[in-house]
Amino acid sequence: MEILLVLIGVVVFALVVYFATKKKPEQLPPAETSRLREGDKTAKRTAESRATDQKPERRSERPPKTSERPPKPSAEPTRGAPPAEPAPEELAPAVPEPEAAAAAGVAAPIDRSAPAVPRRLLEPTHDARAIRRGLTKSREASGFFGRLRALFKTKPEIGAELTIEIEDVLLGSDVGVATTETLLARVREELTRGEILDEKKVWRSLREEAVRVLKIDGAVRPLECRAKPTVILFVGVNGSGKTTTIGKLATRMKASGIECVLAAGDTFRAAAVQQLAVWGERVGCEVVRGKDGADPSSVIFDSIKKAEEVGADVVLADTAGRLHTKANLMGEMKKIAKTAAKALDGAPHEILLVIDATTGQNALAQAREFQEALALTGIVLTKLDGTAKGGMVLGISDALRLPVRLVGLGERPSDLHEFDPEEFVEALLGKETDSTAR
Ligand SMILES: Nc1nc2c(ncn2[C@@H]2O[C@H](COP(=O)(O)OP(=O)(O)OP(=O)(O)O)[C@@H](O)[C@H]2O)c(=O)[nH]1
Ligand SMILES: [Mg+2]
Repeated sequence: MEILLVLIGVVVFALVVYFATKKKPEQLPPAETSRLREGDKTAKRTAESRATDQKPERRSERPPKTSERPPKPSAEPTRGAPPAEPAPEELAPAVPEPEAAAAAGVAAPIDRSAPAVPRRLLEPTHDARAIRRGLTKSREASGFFGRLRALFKTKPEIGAELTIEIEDVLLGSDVGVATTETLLARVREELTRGEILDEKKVWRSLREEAVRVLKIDGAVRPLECRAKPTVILFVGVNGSGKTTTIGKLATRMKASGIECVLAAGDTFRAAAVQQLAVWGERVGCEVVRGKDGADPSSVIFDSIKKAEEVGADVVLADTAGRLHTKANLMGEMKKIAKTAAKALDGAPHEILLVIDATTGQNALAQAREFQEALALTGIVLTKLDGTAKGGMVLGISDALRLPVRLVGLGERPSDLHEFDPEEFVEALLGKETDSTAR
């Protein structure tokens, strides 16, 4: 009995000790409880963030559905916000080739590297007939070529008198005094040496000298994509054809798979921005514009950055042709060129002066102002289809010592031609009986 009582006592003691030492969670000190709760939250956040981090991986790992539309080829317009596709480095494994990417059904990575081999922006058409057609006014009886041809009919004798008549025609076609002298020097020399010249020899001499004059420093470089993006600035007085030339060039480039961004740097007139926007819409390329009256330099800066972001090959930058004063305009142009250089080393890669061929001698004075302010790299001569004075190409290029790079022979994109001195002189001064005749 005593033993039983002792056992009961031991059990009761053990139970008392057990319940006295067992602590419920809510009995923990408040600080410890809150620490535990924080720990729970952190653990939850870590788990959530892990799940989020895994999302892009899952996206890139997702096998392409065959019903999905293929990614847009690089020739497709890159409009609006930058593409939402994951950055190339997020794609594992990397997709090196656009073709491979297209085959795999994933977006091609943006190629931001400069082309290893410079690419021509305008494929040469070598369409001598089209160029000659564009020069119809200059080839008519009352035009530059027509009048020269008539001279040989009315004065079949080749002598000093004929050279004076030729001189008159050249001067009357805005070839300019110095260039006219250059063109005629060889004929005159041959005459004084007593060499008998026939009509054919005179024509050949004129054509060869014209080509020599047009090949400033020996060669005319084509417009090329050397850097990525290649930045081309178009400057010139109002109405000379800057915006239209940009639109034509963009159309042609797009057709050959060259992506461009148009910079609406003429913030002076709202209509100018709109005009470029219409071209952008038509061509299917990005147009970067500022707010009304925005600083044109900032528009050019943003355009270069946008081109870098989307991997465009070329930036075609439009500028104003008129500001409150001439000094203002030139100052603005200088600032634009400087800002382009800040946005991208080496930019602008080309500064093209756009000249309206129908403005004659006035064009020269205007051109000189731009030349003093900027490091021009060439001339775009527009509206040659609208003048009978096609010879002015020779005068303006020679006087400015600047190569003509593009010529506009009409309003359509196909009327814009890369300038080739031989081809052009043949179209301007070639006889109908030549192989290039209409
Ligand atoms: N016939 C012909 N017309 C042209 C050619 N190039 C441009 N034009 C026309 O010339 C006019 C003026 O062209 P724009 O491109 O607006 O000239 P711009 O230099 O941008 O003028 P601003 O914006 O005022 O500085 C337009 O009606 C064009 O269609 C060309 O080669 N031939
Ligand atoms: Mg314009």
